[in-house]
Amino acid sequence: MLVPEKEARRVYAKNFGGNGPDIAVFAPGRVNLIGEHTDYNGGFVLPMALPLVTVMVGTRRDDGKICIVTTAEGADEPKKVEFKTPSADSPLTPGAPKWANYVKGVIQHYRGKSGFNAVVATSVPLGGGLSSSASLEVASYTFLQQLCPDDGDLVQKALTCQKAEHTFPGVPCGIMDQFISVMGKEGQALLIDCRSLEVKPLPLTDPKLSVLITNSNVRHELTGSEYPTRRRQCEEAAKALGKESLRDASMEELEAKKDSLSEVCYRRARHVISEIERTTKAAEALENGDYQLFGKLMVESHNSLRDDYEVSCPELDELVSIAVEVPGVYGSRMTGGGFGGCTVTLLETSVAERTKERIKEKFRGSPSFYITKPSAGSGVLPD
Ligand code: GAF
Repeated sequence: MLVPEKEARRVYAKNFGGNGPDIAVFAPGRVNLIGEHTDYNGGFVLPMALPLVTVMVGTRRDDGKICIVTTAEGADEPKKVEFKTPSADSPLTPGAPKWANYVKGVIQHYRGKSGFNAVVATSVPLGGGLSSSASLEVASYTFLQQLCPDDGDLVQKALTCQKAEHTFPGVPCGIMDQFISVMGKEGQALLIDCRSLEVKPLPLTDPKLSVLITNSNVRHELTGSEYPTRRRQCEEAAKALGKESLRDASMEELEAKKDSLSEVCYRRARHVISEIERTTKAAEALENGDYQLFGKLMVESHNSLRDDYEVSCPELDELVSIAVEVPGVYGSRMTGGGFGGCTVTLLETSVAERTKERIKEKFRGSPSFYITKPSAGSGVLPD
């Protein structure tokens, strides 16, 4: 049994006693290998679902009430919330505690309605850039699917969870995190076209290749002002270039119209346009087994996020610099929204431990590590 499942069942028994839980579901966090801040520009991303998951266990209740407990470390107080099942006359609205907004948003936007008791537990580090938010939304949706079955449309599931994040926590995120948490496949990274939502699975099963995630344990607050600001700057740049989104713009067009953009918007657009190109190239490199090229593109991605998009921070820059010096490391970059959180490093399996040791020796913070494999998307836990 998964660690968070055990924890969720223990806390369920403590809070709700009796029989149950009857429902036990999970949804994974993700790491993005390349394609950062491209999703809300209609571009490509290349994430994989992680074996780090959010679990939700619970049981229906028939008195029209919903009671949810979280065991997540770092979630704000109170850890237990109770409210009425929403109806057309009394919809749910966002409020304190913050963690419950991710669940409430999904409940509000999900078609079927029912009362329930539930406990949430997670192994996805909160605020670590590995999509703890999306995994909570997708776990909530998967839970509701068990209570009040829907038609099982997976794209709709991801889109509803994204809508929940826009309207409850109020983060104008792209679709990547919810999409991979729903669609993730064991042994595969997914190249996702965030405009058409077409997916190309890319096998990542070579035992000689490993993905190392290093958590800087510096927290980033995505609900802060920087993420929406970047989104606005991209929209402004696309407008100045006469495009619907930056996905439609080329580097040549950007250079030709450089004078019609502010210096900041020009650099934001340069990151996005070049990152979309890097992501498709990286996908090709992975298919061809060209890990050297993949790694080189990862480092270029990091530098572009640091210099043009300005979403990195000294700790992430330091982690990348230390990792890429180790022989056998192909490449490394920050992953996720930025301003802290994690780096992702592609390396030869044989040097994974050495790389961890080197980071522990040289990094000035207290990092934690995950050597990880592409894992399954959300689902029901076996009995
Ligand atoms: C966050 C967002 F939620 C994603 O949609 C994406 O934009 C990412 O930052 C940056 O690539 O995780």
